[in-house]
Amino acid sequence: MNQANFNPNFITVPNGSFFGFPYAVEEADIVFLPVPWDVTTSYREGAANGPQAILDASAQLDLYDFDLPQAWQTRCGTIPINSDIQDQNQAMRAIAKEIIEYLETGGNVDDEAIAQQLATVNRASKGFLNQWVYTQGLELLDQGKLVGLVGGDHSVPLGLMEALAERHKEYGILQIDAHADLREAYEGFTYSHASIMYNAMKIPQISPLVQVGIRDVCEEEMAMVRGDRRIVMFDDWQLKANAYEGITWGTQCQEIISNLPEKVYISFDIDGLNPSYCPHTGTPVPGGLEFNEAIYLLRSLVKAGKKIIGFDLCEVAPGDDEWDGNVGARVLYKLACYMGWK
Ligand SMILES: [Mn+2]
Repeated sequence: MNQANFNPNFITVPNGSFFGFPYAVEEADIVFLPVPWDVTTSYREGAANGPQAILDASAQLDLYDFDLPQAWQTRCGTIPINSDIQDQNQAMRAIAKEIIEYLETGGNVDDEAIAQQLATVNRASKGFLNQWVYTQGLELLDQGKLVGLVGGDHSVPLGLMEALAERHKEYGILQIDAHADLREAYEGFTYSHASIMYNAMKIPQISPLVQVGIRDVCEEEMAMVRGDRRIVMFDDWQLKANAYEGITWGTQCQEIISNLPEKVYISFDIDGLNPSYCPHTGTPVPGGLEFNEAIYLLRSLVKAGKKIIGFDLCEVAPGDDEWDGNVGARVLYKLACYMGWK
């Protein structure tokens, strides 16, 4: 099937591609890279099933976009969900669970008893998962594609950030998230979902990191924010307080965007949204952005002339209905539309 006989008004026939788009990876401008991995999830697992949930729900979307009526013509391809990643995720998740259980009963990460298990998980995160994402990312970038990663927990995009750093001298990150994710390892996991931005800050090409919607953070992370001039945090409380005092969301978006350089990578943790939009995500926190606030921020970003060079959407976890996947699919479509905006 090709664009000539793809009719966006017809019912979507599931074909393994997000939104049922008819494009092969070779002919696509944007490529979705699903990463079904949630090894380091600390509270509630399920993000490894995020790509499939979003894929399933994405067939139900109507593709008309009020900003970009031609958006459905953007050529988006999909890398199939990789079963090696799923298998390795299951194996490593079992070990990670033992570690977390040990810690929850008063054990310490430095204890001899779990040192070997921790080393095994950390080795798999780095040598297997991060390396796979990096290689895939670099390969796609070298083919001139834009990459949208679909997680998975929030540990998974590090390899894509590294690949982008190989091809761009400098870029900023816009992170939408309830958490700062600035922990230097969490529960002994060097490549934890709670450490993604700590690890990202080791990539010298990335500056600044602009965080939006943060509302669950520890003192150590705040010290890092205060001590690193590359990090700019717009915490959820201050955003809401500003709104209560009459500062419009439009004005606040301009302020957020003014901190970013021309090239921007978006790291979208679904828990940055109010949990009513993602009730089954791993670590939900009350408060957060409305769906339309988040989309308006993305829209304002591209309207300000910034270029989205890549993105990830993480921490979508399905429940017993389609809602989390449905919202995830809509966020994914918007991210792709804005990345493809010419
Ligand atoms: Mn996160």
